[in-house]
Amino acid sequence: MKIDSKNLGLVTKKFNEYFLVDLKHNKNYKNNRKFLCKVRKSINFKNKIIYVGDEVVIGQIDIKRKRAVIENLVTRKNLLARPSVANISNIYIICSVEEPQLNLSQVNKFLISAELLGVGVSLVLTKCDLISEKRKLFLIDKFANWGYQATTLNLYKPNNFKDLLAELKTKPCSIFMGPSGVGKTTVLNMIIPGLQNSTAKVSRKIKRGKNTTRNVELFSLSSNSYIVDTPGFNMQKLEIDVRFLPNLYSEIRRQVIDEGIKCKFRNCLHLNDKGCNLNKSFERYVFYKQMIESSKSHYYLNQED
Ligand SMILES: Nc1nc2c(ncn2[C@@H]2O[C@H](COP(=O)(O)OP(=O)(O)OP(=O)(O)O)[C@@H](O)[C@H]2O)c(=O)[nH]1
Ligand SMILES: [Mg+2]
Ligand SMILES: [Zn+2]
Repeated sequence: MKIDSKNLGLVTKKFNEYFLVDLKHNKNYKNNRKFLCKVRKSINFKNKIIYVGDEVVIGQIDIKRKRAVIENLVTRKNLLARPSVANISNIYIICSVEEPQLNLSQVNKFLISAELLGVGVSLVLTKCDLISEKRKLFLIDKFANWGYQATTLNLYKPNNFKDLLAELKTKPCSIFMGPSGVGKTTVLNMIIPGLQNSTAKVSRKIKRGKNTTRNVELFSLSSNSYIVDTPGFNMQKLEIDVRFLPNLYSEIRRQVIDEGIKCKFRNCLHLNDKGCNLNKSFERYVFYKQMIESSKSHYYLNQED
């Protein structure tokens, strides 16, 4: 596909048959980069669906009316399944330490499903004003053992947010994912000047968020750095091919790849098989085993279909 980079844009929002597209690298439209677009009717894309995060070529640019037409779709690097967002470079799993309470099995499911995309995965713990310093350090230590250097945030300490923003600006397109009510939109409102997206108090009765954010939207942090807010949801059963699972756990990756441990069978799932040399004394091994078991039954069910 021949691409004219002058007219290369990024889909930042999608509604019905309309797309909001930011024109990339074009000095002529510096303060005027957002265009409302439809797909050109005669275009027959191989993959017809265009997602937020997709790079597109636009034409028929009408600067006055801020309208244009999508003429081509650039091959995407990756596509996140839920929510559907293309070309993600980094996933930030956001979880609150309280309100809603931290649920380790949920955090693990989010992390593992994020690892599946094969991009950088980070963990952010919000609402640290609701726990003691001791508990915070305990959690940081726990997640370090899981292989993640958790960022801790507290609405009353704006400096933490500055550091996070500086980090996000070094990444082309990050996404915030996590349960409802953990503070994803609050964090975005803190780091993007002028942005005042809706947030809502966590329900006292059910101690859950109220699913305040409804749409997937990409916000610009700089001319080459974007961040996506997503609606919160809880992870149900993960359906991952068991053969991929060992590689998604950093504790296993470290032993197999860095330390070069070898099991008798090349495709060892590191259960209790004879000939397995994995050191299983790490906290998430229980979650790993559960995930293998539930993925296995899913895998076999599919085989019988
Ligand atoms: N105490 C405390 N409350 C916070 C903090 N950060 C966010 N909140 C509160 O948490 C509530 C939910 O925040 P939202 O930003 O709406 O959460 P969300 O993750 O975007 O939720 P959905 O859009 O439903 O997925 C709001 O009332 C926030 O004020 C924090 O650091 N400390
Ligand atoms: Mg939100
Ligand atoms: Zn093994």
